[in-house]
Amino acid sequence: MLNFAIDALIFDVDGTLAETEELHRICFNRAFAEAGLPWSWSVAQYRRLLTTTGGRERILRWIEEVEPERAARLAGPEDPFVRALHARKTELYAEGVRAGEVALCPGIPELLAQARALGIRLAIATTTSRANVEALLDAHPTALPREWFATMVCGEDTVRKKPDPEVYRIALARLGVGPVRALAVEDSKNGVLAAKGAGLAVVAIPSLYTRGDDLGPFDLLLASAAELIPLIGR
Ligand code: XBP
Ligand code: MG
Repeated sequence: MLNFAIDALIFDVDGTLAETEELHRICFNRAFAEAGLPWSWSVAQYRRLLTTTGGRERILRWIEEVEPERAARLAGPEDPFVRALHARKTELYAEGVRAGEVALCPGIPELLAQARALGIRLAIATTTSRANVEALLDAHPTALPREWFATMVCGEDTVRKKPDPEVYRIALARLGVGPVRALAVEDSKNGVLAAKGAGLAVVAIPSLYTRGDDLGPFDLLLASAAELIPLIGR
């Protein structure tokens, strides 16, 4: 049991609700290839690039690294060139998710069902695009019924992405819950920093892409969401 009763559980999406990052990587690479660009991110490169949250921001960082002259001509992550690449990547990704190419993280269906049974409210706080979250919920209607989530705060809803706490502050405000009555679940250091910045306690559960990373100032480290189930009783 936690040493406080919780009214809400706030979940990150990528790497926390589902193992999404490999499909994200593949779809970035497909979008680059379709655009005739000679870029293809390896698993090791993508692991490094993941420290930049947000797909457009990640693309821009890459261009700054490999083609600084092109980057100097771009108007930041919202430049039309970056936006077009990212829009195509989002289309490809949503198609893949709807085709069942993304698995939920172990223990997530059981944890969500138990939280619901206990009357704990559920929310999403993610830097990923809303279309990606919608696709994930559509692909898993039994484990992730849309109506179970009191609010979903996505990349489009914030000015600053994680590690900035904005996404968690918005989620708490929409829930009408104070940070001491809620718990965040995250898989990455940027996510842990964002939740801690909003005053939340954070459970860190490493994902395939963050296993072995320094996950920052978490309160509790678990191996899977299943391990959280006996701790949320009230
Ligand atoms: C996830 C991200 C996202 C996804 C890609 O971080 O950083 O950018 O990798 O999604 P977190 P978009 O799990 O901490 O929310 O391409 O839609 O940005
Ligand atoms: Mg994550």
